[in-house]
Amino acid sequence: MILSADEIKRYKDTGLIFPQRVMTTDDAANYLAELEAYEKNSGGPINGKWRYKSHLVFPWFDQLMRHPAILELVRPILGDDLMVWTTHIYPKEPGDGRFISWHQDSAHWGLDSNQVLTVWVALTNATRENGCMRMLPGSHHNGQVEHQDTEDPNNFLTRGQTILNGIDEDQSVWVELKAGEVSIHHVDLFHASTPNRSGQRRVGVAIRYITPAARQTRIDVDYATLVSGEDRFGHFKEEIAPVSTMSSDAIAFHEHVADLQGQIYLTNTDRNSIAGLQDPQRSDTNS
Ligand SMILES: O=C(O)CCC(=O)C(=O)O
Repeated sequence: MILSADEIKRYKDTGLIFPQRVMTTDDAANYLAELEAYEKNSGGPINGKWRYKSHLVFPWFDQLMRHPAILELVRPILGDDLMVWTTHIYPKEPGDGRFISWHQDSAHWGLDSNQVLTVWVALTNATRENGCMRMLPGSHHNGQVEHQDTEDPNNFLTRGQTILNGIDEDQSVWVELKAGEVSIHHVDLFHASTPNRSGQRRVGVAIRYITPAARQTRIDVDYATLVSGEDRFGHFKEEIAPVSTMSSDAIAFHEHVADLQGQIYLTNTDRNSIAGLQDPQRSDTNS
C-alpha cells in the first residue's frame, strides 16, 4: 500500500497519483449506503452545507478520513503529522448537469502552504461518462494562477472560480476510478469535471489533508482535525468529532465552522457568507 519511490517522484512531477485501491468494493458500498440512508431520510441527494465539512456531522466520514490505508498513502508525501482541513461530498445525479470548472483548490482556501493535497475516494465507479475528474499533469508547478468568478448554478464551485487561460485540454488526463479506489492531487493542480451523462449516480468524497505547520491567512481562527502524529504548532483549533449522524451538538458545531468556511471562500466578494453557502441551488463549497 505504501507508495514506492517512483510513485512519490511521479506525484512531485505531475501533481497527481491514481488509481490507488484503499478498500474493497464492498467497503465503498457500505460508506455509500451510510450516505444514502441519510439521503433517504432527508428526502433527496445531499446538497447545500452538508456537502462540506461533512465529517463534522457524519461519523462514517470522520472514520473514513482516518482510514489507515489512506493515511499510509498520504504520509510519504506530507509526513507523519497530518490534519484534515475540510472534506466534501460530490454527488452527480444522472442528467443533473452539475460540473466543476477548471480551477486550483488553492485559489480560495486561504492556506499559506502548498503542502496540501486531496484524497478523492470513489464511492461509486467514476468514469468519463459519469463525470470523473480531469487533471492537467504538471500544472501545479505554475503556483497559484488567476481565477475569474463565473456564474453558473450547475457549477459546484462556490464562486464558479475558473482558470480562463492556459488550459490545454488535450494534455489532460481523465481520472477514472473504480469504487474503493482513490486519486491524490496537489492543491495547485489544475482540474475540472464534466456532467454525468450516464444513467447512474456518481459519488465521490474529497478529504483535504494539510500539515499542522500550515496557517489560515484569510481569517484569524480556523479549525482542523489531527488524524496522524502531533500538532506542534497550534495554528488550528481542534474540531469535535460527531457521535451520531446529525446530532444536535454536531449540527451546532458544523454551523459555527461552516460560517468561518464561508468567510474564507467568499473573501473579497459582496456575497453574504453563510447565505451563499446554504443555498442548495448554488454550490455550497468548493474544491
Ligand atoms: O468531484 C468532482 O467532480 C471534482 C472534485 C474536485 O474538484 C476536488 O475534489 O478537488
